[in-house]
Amino acid sequence: MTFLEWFRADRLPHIYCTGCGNGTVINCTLSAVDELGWDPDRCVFISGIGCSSRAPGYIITDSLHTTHGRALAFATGVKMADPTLHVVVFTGDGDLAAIGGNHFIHACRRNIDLTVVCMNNQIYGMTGGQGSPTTPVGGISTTTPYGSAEPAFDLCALAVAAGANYVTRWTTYHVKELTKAVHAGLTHPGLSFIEVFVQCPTNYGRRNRFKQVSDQIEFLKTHSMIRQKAERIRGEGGQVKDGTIEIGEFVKRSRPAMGVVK
Ligand SMILES: Cc1ncc(C[n+]2csc(CCOP(=O)(O)OP(=O)(O)O)c2C)c(N)n1
Repeated sequence: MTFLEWFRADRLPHIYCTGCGNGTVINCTLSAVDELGWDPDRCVFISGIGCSSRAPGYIITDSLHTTHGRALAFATGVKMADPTLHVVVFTGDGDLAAIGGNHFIHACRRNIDLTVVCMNNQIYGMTGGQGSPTTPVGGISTTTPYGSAEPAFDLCALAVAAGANYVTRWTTYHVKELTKAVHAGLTHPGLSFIEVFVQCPTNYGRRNRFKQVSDQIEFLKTHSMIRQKAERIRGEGGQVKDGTIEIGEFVKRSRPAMGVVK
């Protein structure tokens, strides 16, 4: 099986806008799966609803494109029915943290052996750019036209607190690191949560003063900081600038997990 054979060519062209970051995340995820040499017949990709959730439709394996917010409930069912399957969930920040927020915390609490890849574009992309639980303070969306006044959810902190075994955050700028992180997540028992900040030029970028797609990627590069460095700065009494995207590994541990084949 070659790398390109993981894709479902008959589904092309894809629905993503020019410059969308979701393709980068799919590419990194499939690169990691391909490196592991997994049998496509033993892999299942599952999603809810959203642009990000269209990802499984472009992959050759069995997949489930479910209802909005419920990908983790379906994935839990698949994994419990056959724990020998490799189950990967693609989700968006709205799908995972708004309508699906409760499924997220309980999947982490159960620490079920899934890999969850969240494409966080900081808004509801598919429905035209409404604010989501991860829209940053000041972020402009159709529902926050004067800038969001609410603090954004830190999805990685939530996953750590709720009990996931492996938690990491990267951006679409960090292609190599992201591929390694997915690889680590796929092989680590228990729930692996990989959050990726992605650019949405159509519904976030153009409302938030990013003229070009490359400006948004440049932003992801210059506004991210390895988490351990941020902790060191805070430990020394310093301050990390508001809006900094803390990247890297948040936790890698061995809490008892569900659905792991011994
Ligand atoms: C029960 C239900 N409520 C609302 C919708 C409308 N809807 C479709 S996608 C979406 C949000 C998508 O945002 P996100 O999950 O962040 O994914 P993105 O499109 O940004 O990748 C919403 C609210 C729906 N399909 N089903």
